[in-house]
Amino acid sequence: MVQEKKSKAWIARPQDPKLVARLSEQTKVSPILTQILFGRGIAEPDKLVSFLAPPSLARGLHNPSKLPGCREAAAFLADAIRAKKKIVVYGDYDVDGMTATAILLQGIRVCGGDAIFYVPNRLEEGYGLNCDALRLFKETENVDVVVTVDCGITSVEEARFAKSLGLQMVITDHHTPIVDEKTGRQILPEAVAIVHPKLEIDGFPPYPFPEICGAFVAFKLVWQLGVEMGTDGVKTSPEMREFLLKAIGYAALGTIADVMPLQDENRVLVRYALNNSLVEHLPLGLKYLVETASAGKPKKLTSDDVSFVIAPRLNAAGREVLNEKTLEILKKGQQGKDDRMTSGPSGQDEQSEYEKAKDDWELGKKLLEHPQPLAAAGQMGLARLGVELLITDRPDRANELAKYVNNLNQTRQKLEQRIMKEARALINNEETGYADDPAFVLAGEDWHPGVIGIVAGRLAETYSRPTVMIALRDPDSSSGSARGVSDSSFNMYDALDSCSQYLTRFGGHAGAAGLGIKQSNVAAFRAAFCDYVANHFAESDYVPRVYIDCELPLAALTPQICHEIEKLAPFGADNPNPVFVVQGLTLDSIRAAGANANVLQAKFRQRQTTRRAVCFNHVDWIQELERLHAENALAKYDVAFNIAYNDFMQQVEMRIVDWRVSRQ
Ligand SMILES: [Mn+2]
Repeated sequence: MVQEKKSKAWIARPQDPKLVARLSEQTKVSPILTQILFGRGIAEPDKLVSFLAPPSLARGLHNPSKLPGCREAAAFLADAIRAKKKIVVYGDYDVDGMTATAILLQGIRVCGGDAIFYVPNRLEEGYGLNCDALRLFKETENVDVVVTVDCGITSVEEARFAKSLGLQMVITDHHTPIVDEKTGRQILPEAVAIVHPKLEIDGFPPYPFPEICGAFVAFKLVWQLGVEMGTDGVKTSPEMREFLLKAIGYAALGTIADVMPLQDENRVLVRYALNNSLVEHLPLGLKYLVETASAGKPKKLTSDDVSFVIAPRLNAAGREVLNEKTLEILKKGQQGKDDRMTSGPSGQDEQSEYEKAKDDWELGKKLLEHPQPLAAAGQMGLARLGVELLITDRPDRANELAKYVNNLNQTRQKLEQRIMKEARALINNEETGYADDPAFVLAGEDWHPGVIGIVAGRLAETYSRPTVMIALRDPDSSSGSARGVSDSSFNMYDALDSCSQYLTRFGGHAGAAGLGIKQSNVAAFRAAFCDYVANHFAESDYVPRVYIDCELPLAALTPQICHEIEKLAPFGADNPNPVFVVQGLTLDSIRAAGANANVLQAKFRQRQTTRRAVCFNHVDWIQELERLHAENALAKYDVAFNIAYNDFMQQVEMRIVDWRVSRQ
């Protein structure tokens, strides 16, 4: 077996007890919050105070007129709306793309515009604008104007094609534009206007905080459109103001799902959304979705609820886990198993995978046939159900869609678990020899291209090795997903670039990328890729890190501290939930809890004080701690954890992030 648990490097954030004490006194902020913020580089009194009490929306959000291209786009759209032109909002199939679509579509409608929406099918059409869809808009829907959200900035060819059809284009996006290697200038698609936080326009100052998501860009455009359509050119109509307060909720979902840094106006946005928009104006579909997923009435949402409950479910629709082709593949996989089953153990679980998917797909088709805001295309996939879930105000439809999307997520999870199992079997099979490779290149015949990325990410983290997963479908071009190891300097894009002679296409970033490959080239690609990794990925790159905010005695873990820590929320990228450490703990008890015995429950002790501890995602630690505890009940441990207040148990608990046998 391949070694999985690597001990992580614990890295303490900067400390300066004297300075922190002075800051705390000056600002009246508790010493613990002051230490945490100081450790994260917020050391000036006014910044510290404003982080804990962010400014109002009016002062905290940058005016949309500062966003490059926003005024031009809004003026053009206002004219188009007044001229009764037909507008299509062209979105994307992930949460940011869906929420951006919901914002702009409804925003245009609030202004009295005639708008429909389109979300491409991930597996058939892929990311960004595509020419077939553009032609459909023109020929069957009489569309005049196409506005992209969360995509389009690199669609130079497609924009030219749209122009040749007589379509007017507005591009709104936040992805990195193409840069001309020689001149260093951005290569942009031809459009009436381009709205983009990183757009370089001569004489126009750069946007104050360029790290905003596609939905936030769409929000700014609607805000500016509201100003443009208003009577005095300054104020928006009361209907528009009402809508913008609701739209903040959508923009926050996109921000969290796209893992944007929760600083500056993103923090203002997400905080306001979680405290207000997503409470007072929670879209019906999301209310039902949270109810379905957590089997209860939704309480106030947290950023974790968005990341782990809402986003995966909406994304499941966008992954196109179900369609005719997927079913064919599942059926083939099923037949393969049936053949093997004649001599092997029965595969009851597998038996149901195809049948269940078939039923789900039949239902999906029925839902898609329901009268839609967009009749434009027969080829639009299930992602459009995600957008509809976000915007419908019909309770029956909202409920139906929420249940369906939840169901899709379960199908996605099942596929993922099966592929994970098969991938691990390949790794641990001595005949393959993969266990000794510095990176994994794995290929499977009935793997789903919409799910392999998630599995590759899990494997890369579990084994600390760059991982490429290939879904062998088409002998001439099978698609693959590649994931690097977080906290490492390894660059996946460069690695693929170095092996590009074996690929039919590739693209992406340092951490994640996609590729196309001929089946006959998989073995050669594996060799070349592993070679590259062996030469460019140092052993020290493999060590995952945990950043420690503060060390405490166990007795300091009180409900008051939990309350203090909540002031730092919402947590997410660039503003993680604080990690505390208590050293030299003994273990009073340890057990496996939960329906699948996969929840670690323990009680730790330091002198007379005991505290409950839990961990939800490390089954392996249960056995390891049980073994250590059985060997020596007095052994001491250092534990790194997030602090949480368990409402049900009415006590503080430690959510274990990492642990080690104490070195004291
Ligand atoms: Mn995005």
